[in-house]
Amino acid sequence: MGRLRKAPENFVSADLAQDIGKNGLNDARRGFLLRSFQTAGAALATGLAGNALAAGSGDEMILTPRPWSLSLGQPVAARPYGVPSRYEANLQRRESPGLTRVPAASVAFAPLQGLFGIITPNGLHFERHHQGWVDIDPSQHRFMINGLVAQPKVYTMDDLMRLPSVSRIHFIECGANTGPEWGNAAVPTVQYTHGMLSCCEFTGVPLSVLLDDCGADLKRGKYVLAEGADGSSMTRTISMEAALDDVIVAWGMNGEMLRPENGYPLRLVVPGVQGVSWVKWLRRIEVGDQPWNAKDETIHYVDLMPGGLHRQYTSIQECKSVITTPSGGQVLLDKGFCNISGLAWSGRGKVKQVDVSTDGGRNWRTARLETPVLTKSLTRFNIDWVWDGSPVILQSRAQDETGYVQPRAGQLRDVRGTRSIYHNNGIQSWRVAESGEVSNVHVE
Ligand SMILES: Nc1nc2c(c(=O)[nH]1)N[C@H]1C(S)=C(S)[C@@H](COP(=O)(O)O)O[C@H]1N2
Ligand SMILES: [Mo]
Repeated sequence: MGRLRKAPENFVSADLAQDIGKNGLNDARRGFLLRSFQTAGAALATGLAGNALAAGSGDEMILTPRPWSLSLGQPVAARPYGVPSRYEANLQRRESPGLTRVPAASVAFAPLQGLFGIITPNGLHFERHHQGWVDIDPSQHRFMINGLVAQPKVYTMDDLMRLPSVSRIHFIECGANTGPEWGNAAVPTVQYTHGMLSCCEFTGVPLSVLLDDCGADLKRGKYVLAEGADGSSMTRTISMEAALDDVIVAWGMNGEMLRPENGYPLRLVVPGVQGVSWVKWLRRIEVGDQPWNAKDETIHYVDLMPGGLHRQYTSIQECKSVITTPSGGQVLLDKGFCNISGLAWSGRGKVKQVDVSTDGGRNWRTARLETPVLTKSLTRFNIDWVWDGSPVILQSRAQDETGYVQPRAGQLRDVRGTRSIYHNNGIQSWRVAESGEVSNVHVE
């Protein structure tokens, strides 16, 4: 497992905490961090530790002119395509060694602990490939619609990109996200517990426009099959209802073309539905009158239920949430004020409410939802908290606009049994120890 990234604001990773201790920067750094919260308002003052004002006036960092204030900067052309600061080099997608048998079938998790707001930067979007990613020349790519249509058609990228497009913000979550956590706390950080999750603004043509263009037979055509151009033979059945509702044949991601890892030049966006149906390198849509029972709908992506039967075609990602700060692997620098922040989402619509517990689920307070609160999108929540220095268990519990409430791990297991992998949307628990260290714990 890779090193943890420096956490934002008043958190530091374990290794950075050591560095600070060794270099004797401890007090100045703490003073700075705590002082920066005073601007947040008088209400927070109660939470500030007594040493908040101590460091300060003698701080060399602010009194001495720094080299970057006394030299010429870089010319613009130094970086025709921008990259993050070299001081952010720890913020990376990371693989979990041993999770897949061959490197081509792989997962790289998004570093949720280091992201702000709801949008995932393109270079940090999680990746899941069944047969590696492919680098397609868009001039060589074709997209076909066939099956129960009046006129089967083959489109070039140019054909598609002149059609009326839409841009919408949606989350994508792999059905296996949080899968290792069914029975116990399996992995250390939120990157690995929840990082098969991302949220972007996707741009493309609504699938309904293309089905109309080909004269899809909507009387007999009840399903569509989406097929990818990579070597994994990825095919997924999608209901005609969803296809006509909000499914997008997309080329854009956060204002630029999709990245090759995420399906360049074309992918299906199926809002609210598990990631596997968001077929990448999309080459074909077939209209049919029954589900196809493809390999990824029969052998894989089925839920083993307590009675021994498999549940098939469970595609909607139910309402779920997780605290990203503070989260596993981070360290609280000091007691006092601390903003708890996290993400909530629902495949059925908008998030209505998020409650946060700091005592392992006995008492709950309602968090602030940051705008925008969009349908089938990540929603950011925040809540003020004053840590008194004692061990606590932090949890978040989301509710969506249908009234569905995110279940406790035990509630989920009562219905789904112990042998499932997919669709674990149970409440996540983080334990804060007296030392300030945060770890992943399982609470029924
Ligand atoms: N053609 C194709 N599409 C695919 C896959 C794939 O391997 N091949 N993986 C699927 C799975 S399981 C998920 S979770 C998402 C991941 O999308 P991302 O890599 O852009 O995060 O793509 C889906 N679409
Ligand atoms: Mo997936």
